[in-house]
Amino acid sequence: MSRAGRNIYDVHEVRKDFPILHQEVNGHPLVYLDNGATSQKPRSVIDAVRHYYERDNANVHRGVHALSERATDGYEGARDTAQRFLNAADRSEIVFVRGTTEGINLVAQSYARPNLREGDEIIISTMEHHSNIVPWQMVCAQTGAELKVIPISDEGALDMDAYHEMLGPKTRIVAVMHVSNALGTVNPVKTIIDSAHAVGAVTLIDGAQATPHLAADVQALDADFYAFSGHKVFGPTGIGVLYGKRALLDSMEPYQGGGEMIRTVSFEGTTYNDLPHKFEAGTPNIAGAIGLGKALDYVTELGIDAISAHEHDVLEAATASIGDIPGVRIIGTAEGKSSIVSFVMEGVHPHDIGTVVDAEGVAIRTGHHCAMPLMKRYGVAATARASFALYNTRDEVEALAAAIWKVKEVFGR
Ligand code: 7TS
Repeated sequence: MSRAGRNIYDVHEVRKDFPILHQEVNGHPLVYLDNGATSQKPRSVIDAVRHYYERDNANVHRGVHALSERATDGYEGARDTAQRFLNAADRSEIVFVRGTTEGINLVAQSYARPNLREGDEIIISTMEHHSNIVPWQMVCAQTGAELKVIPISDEGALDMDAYHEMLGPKTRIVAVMHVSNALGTVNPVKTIIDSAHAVGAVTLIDGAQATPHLAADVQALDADFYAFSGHKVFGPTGIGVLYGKRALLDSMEPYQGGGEMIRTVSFEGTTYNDLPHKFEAGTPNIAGAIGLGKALDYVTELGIDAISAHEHDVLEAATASIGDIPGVRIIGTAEGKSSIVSFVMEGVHPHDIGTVVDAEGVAIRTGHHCAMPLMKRYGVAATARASFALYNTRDEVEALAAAIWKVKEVFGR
């Protein structure tokens, strides 16, 4: 695939790279709008994983034989790709993990747990995914630290005044999402980080919903930690990245022990391996990392700015056609939001919306989106959510809108 020199974003060409999109579901062309949950994979990713298992499969960092060297080159090459993708200063700052969830848990257990004391404070926000809530609650229970929660406006924007009031000498960690999975809000993470640093706090950004849609430059942001999942950015499941500043990672003890993460082991004591291997105990997801590298290359080749512009167009169309349907209320209308439309419909449970639109070939997510405190904030148990990716079209938006009209018909609303 070579797109060099292409300056017009041709979504129909892009779609050709994704084999799964070309099928019928329930007698209709598939309209896949559940990208917030997981994204589809381009052929280059699928081919790289298959090639790895057909030609190169071996364990990494251990063998002197040819296959092991190839596997190691592929795995470590993917680390270089991830470093470039995030613009990290050093490849040793890229730790491969299972996904965002594991990345956050690693920071919670290896950084926060040993460093926090009773009376210290951790700041998160109302809109966080459970994976950026529960690990901090666990740390609070383990250390006596206290969780503070930034409120949000009705539109779904963080209350930055409240945030600034919360910050103080007790603030040790600020952990917020870059883009909300349930609202689409793009948070002002640069300001959040700068203000946290001004009081000496360490920051973690949950980039799970950001990396498929907008630039994530950890040096420009000055993020201390940044986590994302491969499967949401067109790579395989079971692989993700935790970026951490070298000095911080160096200061931390691993929270998992085993092979790969050690330099020497004796029954008298063990010494740990260098970064990033210190945090990668056991045989890693080698094929996953290689696939992730290809996925990040794919995004880079298309160009994140071109992707953002295309998605903005699709989002505007969706906001207009869904918002116009009587009885539909969009939840999450913050300015500058990203590719997500969450909505509720008068008198119809979101699960029923999901079921009826599925019969029309349209895949959306319904439920609490692992953000129960956020649902509570809006006084709803669940929403229906369409989440767009780089391969979605305005025609698909129209198919979604038509399917929602069908829901009204079915439920006589
Ligand atoms: N953070 C955010 C903002 C997310 O959206 C998700 C997954 C996670 C963390 C966890 O990622 P994982 O790869 O470690 O599971 N969000 C969703 C979603 O919105 N629907 O399904 C999963």
